[in-house]
Amino acid sequence: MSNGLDKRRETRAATGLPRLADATLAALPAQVQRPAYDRAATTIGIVHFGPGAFHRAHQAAYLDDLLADEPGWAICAVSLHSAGVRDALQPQDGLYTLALLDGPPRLRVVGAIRELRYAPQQRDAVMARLADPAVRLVTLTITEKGYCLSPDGVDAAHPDIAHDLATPDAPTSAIGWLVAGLRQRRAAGVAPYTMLSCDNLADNGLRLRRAVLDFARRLDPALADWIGAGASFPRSMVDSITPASDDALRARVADALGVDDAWPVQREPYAQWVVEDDFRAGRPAFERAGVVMSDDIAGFDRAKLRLLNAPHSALAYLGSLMGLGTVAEAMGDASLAGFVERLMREDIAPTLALPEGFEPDAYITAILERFRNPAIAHRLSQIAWDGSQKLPVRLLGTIADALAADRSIERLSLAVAGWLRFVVRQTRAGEAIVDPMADALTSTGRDATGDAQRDITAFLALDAVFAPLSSDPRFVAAMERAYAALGEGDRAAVASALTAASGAQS
Ligand code: CS2
Repeated sequence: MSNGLDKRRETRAATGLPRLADATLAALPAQVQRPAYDRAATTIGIVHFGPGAFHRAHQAAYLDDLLADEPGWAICAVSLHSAGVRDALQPQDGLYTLALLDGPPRLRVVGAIRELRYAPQQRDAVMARLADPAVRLVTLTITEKGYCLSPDGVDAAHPDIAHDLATPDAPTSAIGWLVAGLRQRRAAGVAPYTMLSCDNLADNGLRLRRAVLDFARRLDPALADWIGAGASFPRSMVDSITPASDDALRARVADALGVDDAWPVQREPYAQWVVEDDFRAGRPAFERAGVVMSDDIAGFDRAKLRLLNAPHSALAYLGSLMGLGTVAEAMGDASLAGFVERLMREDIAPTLALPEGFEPDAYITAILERFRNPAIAHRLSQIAWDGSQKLPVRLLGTIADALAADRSIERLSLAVAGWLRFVVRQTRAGEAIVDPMADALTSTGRDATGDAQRDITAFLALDAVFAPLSSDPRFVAAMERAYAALGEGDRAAVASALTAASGAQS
């Protein structure tokens, strides 16, 4: 983020405005919503790992709505990989602006983050918070790759995990930090905290539990038993479209607030948070802020990943190949919009086991409307990141279910082939692939010849993504057809593949 930060510094120097902070809150224009509570009277009850834009736009805003009634649940936000958020928000006392994008943006200043830490530089402070009995909840948005899972448990060969297992008192990974904090609590006779994953992953709580318990067991089986017996890992489903912050947002916020905010965030007005009600160490009254508490959230997270995120990824890859820049632009292309709608209604929804009362048609219509929101410039390149982590949970599960039900997978395969074509194009153009599997993807992309059978064999050998589907000849054949249909991946070839696929029989 260093470039972005440098830019923000320039903006600040240029505006000459005072900085957003507790001291400038009272002077904000009356229409700007701000914390409806005395911030100084709040105390830290939550440690959050990964205070990126999504956390600040989503979870922290929900907590901001609760702190007036429940001042004990303010957030200590811990970054693991970059000092950017801490350096931007510390001088602002943790305050930042959230813009809700729908027509004229509505601005609100969020105050739920009371403390910011950059773990590599502030180890003792982070450890003290994790050990603090007043902290009863640790939440995470560390993205799919932060869980470091292998098929049997935690991936002990992952460099961060290997490091943390060797030096458990000096962790670098989120999993290492969680377990280090739990060790301290056990030694001090303090009950474990609840660990709540807010990442966009099916069964996110189960994955977190698996990673934490396996990591702990490798250090000390008795510690793992203590955690397993006393801690809970509720699952959650999170939803709100949150485009990355940009200079336009910073300028708009400076204009409207009359103060300089180094790192505002933006999202659509719509937000949903469904949380499994399994908190053994107490919890805020989330439902008062509109969080849906549920005993069974599995259906919700699957529906969201498959009906929102899968088409998002399809738009990202196929739209990028067509030279389009944002989701709304992609939805403005009739062939792409038509393809994605059929994908959702005819391929994905029929394979989904939906939660009681869940209305797929209305849900899909609402998602398509959200994708079209003209007030949001959500860059396709942002969604295209981390395809190796996203596609299995977004698209490949649907393909497996469709194959089991003997349904067509032509359109679904076209979306996956779009990713592979995108990788080939990026590689050939010398552009970086942002993905934890970037090395393998880049070398496979570089060696691609355009021959569908050859290239698909090479890509499908990436077991971490495609196993076990890659051993199904129906999938291999559909992928070869889809990849061939995309031709060289230029606009005309993609458009004709989309039109042909939209007409295909389900
Ligand atoms: C997007 C998601 O970047 C992406 O991969 O699909 O971040 C999406 O905007 C959110 O999940 C919406 O809740």
